[in-house]
Amino acid sequence: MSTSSKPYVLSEIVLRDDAPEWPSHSMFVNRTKSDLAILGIPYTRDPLTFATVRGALADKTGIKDVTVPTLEYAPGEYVTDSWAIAEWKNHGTPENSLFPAGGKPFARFLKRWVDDELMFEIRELFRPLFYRYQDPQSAEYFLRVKYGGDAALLEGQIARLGSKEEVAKLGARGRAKLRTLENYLADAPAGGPFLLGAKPSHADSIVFGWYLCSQVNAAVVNAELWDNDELPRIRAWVKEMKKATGLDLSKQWEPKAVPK
Ligand SMILES: N[C@@H](CCC(=O)N[C@@H](CS)C(=O)NCC(=O)O)C(=O)O
Repeated sequence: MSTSSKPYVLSEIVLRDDAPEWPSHSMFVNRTKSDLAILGIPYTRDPLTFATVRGALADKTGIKDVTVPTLEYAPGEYVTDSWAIAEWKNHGTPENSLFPAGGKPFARFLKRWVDDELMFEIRELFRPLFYRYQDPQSAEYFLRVKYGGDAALLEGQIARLGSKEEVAKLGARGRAKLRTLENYLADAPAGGPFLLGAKPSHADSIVFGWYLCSQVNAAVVNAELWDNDELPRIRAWVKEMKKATGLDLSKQWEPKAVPK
C-alpha cells in the first residue's frame, strides 16, 4: 500500500479526448489495472491520448520515450512500463506478490508468447474498431503509426468485421492459438483456477489485459474466443479473473456511446 498520503495516479490512454470517462483500450494499461486490483491498491486516473502521452506526459515525467501505463506513486515520482510496475509493486508488497515463488520465469515467457504470438492471431477481431471510435487526432496517429498509413488495409479489416463468414474465420484462427493456453490450464499449478495456482498473479494480468481491451468488440470476441464451448477452461478463467479484479469492460464501448 502507498506510504504517501496521495493516491497513486495512473496515466492511461483513452480513445477520445472528448470522452475521458471512457476506459483505456490499452492492453498494457489494463494489465496494470488488473495488477492494482489484485493487490487492492486504489488509484486515480489520468486519461491521455496518443498526442498527450508524447507531449504532456513526456514533459511531466521527464521520460522522453514514456509510454502508458505510467504510475505516479509519490508526487513527481514515476514508474513506467507494465512489467516494471508489476516488479516494482512486488518489491513494495512482498506479502501480496504478483510473482509467486518460481513464477517469474513463466510470466516472462508468457509475456513473450502473448505479445509476440497470441496477439497476431486475435487482434484483428477488435483492434480495427479502435480506429472507428477515436477522435480525429488519435485516429490519424493510429493509422500512421500502427498501420503504416495504409488506410486500405485498415478499412479492409474494418469491413471484414462486418462479414459473418470472415469473422468466423478470424475466430477459428484465434481459438487455434488460444488452445495452447486452454491446454496449459488443464495442468495449471495446484489445479488453478489461475495460471499460477489458487491466487491471481501478474501472469494472469498479462492475458487479461488483452481480454479487457478486446471488449471494444465484446459480442464478437466473447462468442468467438473468451466464452466459446471449444475453450471451457479459458471461459472459466475469464470468470475468475472478473471476480478477482472487479474489471469487466464488456458494456463500455457500445456503438451508441460514440460521440457525434
Ligand atoms: N512495454 C510497454 C508498452 C506500453 C505501450 O506501448 N503503450 C502504448 C499504448 S498501448 C503507448 O503508450 N503508446 C504511446 C506512443 O506510442 O506514443 C508496457 O508493457 O507498458
